[in-house]
Amino acid sequence: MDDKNIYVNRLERVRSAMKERDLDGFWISKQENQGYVTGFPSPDLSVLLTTEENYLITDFRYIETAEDICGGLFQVRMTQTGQSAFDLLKEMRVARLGVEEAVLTVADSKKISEVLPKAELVDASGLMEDIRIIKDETELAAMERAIELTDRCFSHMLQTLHPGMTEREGALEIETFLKKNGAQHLSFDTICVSGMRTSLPHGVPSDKIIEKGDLVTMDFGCVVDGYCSDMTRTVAIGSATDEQREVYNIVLEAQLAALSALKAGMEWAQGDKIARDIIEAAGYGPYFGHGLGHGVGLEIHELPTMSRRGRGVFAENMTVTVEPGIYLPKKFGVRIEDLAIITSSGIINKVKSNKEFIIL
Ligand SMILES: [Mn+2]
Repeated sequence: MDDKNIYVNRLERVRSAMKERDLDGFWISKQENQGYVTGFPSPDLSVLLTTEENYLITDFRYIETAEDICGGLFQVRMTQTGQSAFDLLKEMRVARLGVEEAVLTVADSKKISEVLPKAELVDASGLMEDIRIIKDETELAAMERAIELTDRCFSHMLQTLHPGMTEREGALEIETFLKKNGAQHLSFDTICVSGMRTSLPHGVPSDKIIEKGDLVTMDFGCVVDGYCSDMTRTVAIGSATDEQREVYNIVLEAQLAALSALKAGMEWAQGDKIARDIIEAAGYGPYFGHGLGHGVGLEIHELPTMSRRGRGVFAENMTVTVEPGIYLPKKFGVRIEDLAIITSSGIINKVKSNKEFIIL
C-alpha cells in the first residue's frame, strides 16, 4: 500500500465507525488519533470529519507542512490571528457531532456548543482506539525499527553500567543513546533504578549511586516514525544473592509461560492469569501489583489491556507488552518486559535482548 492509500483506508474505517454510531461529524482532538488519519501529528491541529469531507485546520506555523502532507485528502484551512478552529464549525451542518470526551477540555466543549447550538455532542471516545488496536504493516514496521533501537540501547547499557554511576547518569546514558541513534522522542520518562529502589515499579531515577550487589531495573522506550517501543530488563551489579536470583527466575518463568501461550482468540485477562498463577504459586502474588501488559503503538499505553480487569479477546496484529514483576518493598524488585505481536498461532516477540540473569 502506498502512503496515500493507507490514509484513504483508515479514513474509510473511521467513517464506517461514525456511521455505526449515527454521527454526521467527528471532531478529533487526540493528537495520536489526528496523526493516524492525517499522517501529520502536530500539537496544534484540529481535525473534523463530516460524512463527505475531511478538514484539517491549523495556523501559519504549520500550514505549509500540512498542505504538503495532507493536501490531497484533506481540505486544509488556516486560521487567521484572532480566529479559532471552532469558527469553521459554524459553517457546518452537523446534527450529531462525535467528540472525544476523554481528552476534549471543558472549555473547548463549551466553545463547540456555542458555534453549533443545535448539534448534539456525542461521546466518541474509543472510536479510533478500537480501530487502532489492530496494526497494519506500516505500523508494525515502524514499531520494529523502534524496538531494534531499544535492543541496541540495552546492549550499550551492558557495556556502560558500572558501580559508581548514579541512576540519573544511567537514565541519561539510555536517553542519549536512543536520541543519537535515531529516536524522535522517548516513549516515556526513562526508568533506571537500583538497589532497594527497584521495588518501585515506576521509580524516578535519583542521585543514588549504583553499587555492587544492587539490582538495576531499566525500563525505556523510544519513538521512531511515530511509533513507540517499550522494554524492561533487570540486571545485577557485581554479585547477586540467592533470593535475587530466585525472584528473577520466577519472573522469567512467568514471562516465558505467558509468551508461549498468547495467541489470537485468547481473552486478555487469561494472558494475565497465566503469568499471575506462576507468581502466586511461588508465594509472591501480593508483590505483582500491576497488569501483565498493554498494547503499544502511536501511544505507549493503548489497547489491549492485559490485566485481571481487561475485557477483550486477542486478535492478529494486536501488539502487547509482557511484563511481569515482583516488587519486595525495601528489598528489591525485578521486572522483565518484551513486546510481542499477536498471530493466529502464537506471538512474534520483537524484543531480542538477552534475559538470562546477567551479573555485570
Ligand atoms: Mn510497558
